[in-house]
Amino acid sequence: MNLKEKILSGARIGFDEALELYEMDFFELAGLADMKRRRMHDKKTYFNINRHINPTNVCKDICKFCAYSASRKNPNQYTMSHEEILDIVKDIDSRGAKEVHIVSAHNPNTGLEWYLEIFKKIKTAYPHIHVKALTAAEVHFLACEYNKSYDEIIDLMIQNGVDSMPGGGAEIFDEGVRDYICKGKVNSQQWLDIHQKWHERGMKSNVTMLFGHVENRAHRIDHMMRIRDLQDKTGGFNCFIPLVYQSQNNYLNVKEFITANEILRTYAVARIVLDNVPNLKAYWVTSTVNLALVAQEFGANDLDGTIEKESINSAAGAKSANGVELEEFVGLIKDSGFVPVERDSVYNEIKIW
Ligand code: V47
Repeated sequence: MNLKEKILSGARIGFDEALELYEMDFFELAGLADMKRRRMHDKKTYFNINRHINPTNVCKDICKFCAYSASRKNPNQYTMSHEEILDIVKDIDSRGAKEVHIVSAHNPNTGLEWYLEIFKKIKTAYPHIHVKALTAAEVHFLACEYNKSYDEIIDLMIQNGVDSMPGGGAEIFDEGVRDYICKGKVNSQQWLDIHQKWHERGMKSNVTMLFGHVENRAHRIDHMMRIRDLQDKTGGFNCFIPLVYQSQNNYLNVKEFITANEILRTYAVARIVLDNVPNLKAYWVTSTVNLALVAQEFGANDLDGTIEKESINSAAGAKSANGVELEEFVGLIKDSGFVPVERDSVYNEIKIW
């Protein structure tokens, strides 16, 4: 059986085969990823009506790729009050949003309660809104800063109303690349351990991969393999999200931007390698909306959501600061030949548009 036949048969592929896939004819690779996508989701493309809130940009860590953190080039430090955050949630609730996605920098000045009370206050006032919050990098930071175990922080998250964990902070698991781009923050095994503990409590999370900087294809495949191994154990990942590196306003000196061809190949390889992760998100914020639409033919079945406001990736050059209008978003998915399906945060279908 050759590689193509093996994939068509539904068999799992290994590391070297995944590397070989990258060399395959572009459209043949797209066809295989599309076949995988159709078997799982047919022509449905998921999105949700959500709002990202980034409550503080003051950060103890120093990641070379980050343009958001106020400890680096960004001179405009901010920390939002809980009242400001609740005002945002009130507004989006009145306009039909179902999820808040809350990710902060690692601010050592606020105290643990400041983080936890954000979730508690939202959940108390808006119990129907899904709170997706705290990356494993934040969990690690809070555990270290306040002398708690990961288990203790995770239990506090659940007690205070966090419904699911976002996939941020995974970056690239290869230890050499990770040390170069974000030394000092949560390491790869710790990131995976935190998600394992979260899953073991019956909770769901996502997982990202930051690519298009100094890593190579083998590093990406290694990253996917580590995700696949954990998913075999827990089944807790809902979605894999490759994040295309944005190059502005940071300290990672990348001269050449990754090509659209390589981005699309990476989506396709991910769809084939990650046979146990149900959803593959083309996060339009980092890929551009246009490429995210094409990615639907390279295995992606999720385009995230309307977002409304986004600060982390837009600080590094992404055109996402003000989100995208719902009607436009839905129209673009339809015009590209797919079926827009509004979902909730854990992939229950809400409405076929
Ligand atoms: O962890 C930071 C990344 C992430 C840059 O779980 C950058 O549903 C590109 O994790 N270029 C935060 N990326 C965003 C994130 C996310 C986004 C959407 C959905 C979900 C989800 C999670 O943004 C960080 C980091 O990996 N990031 N700087 C940059 N220059």
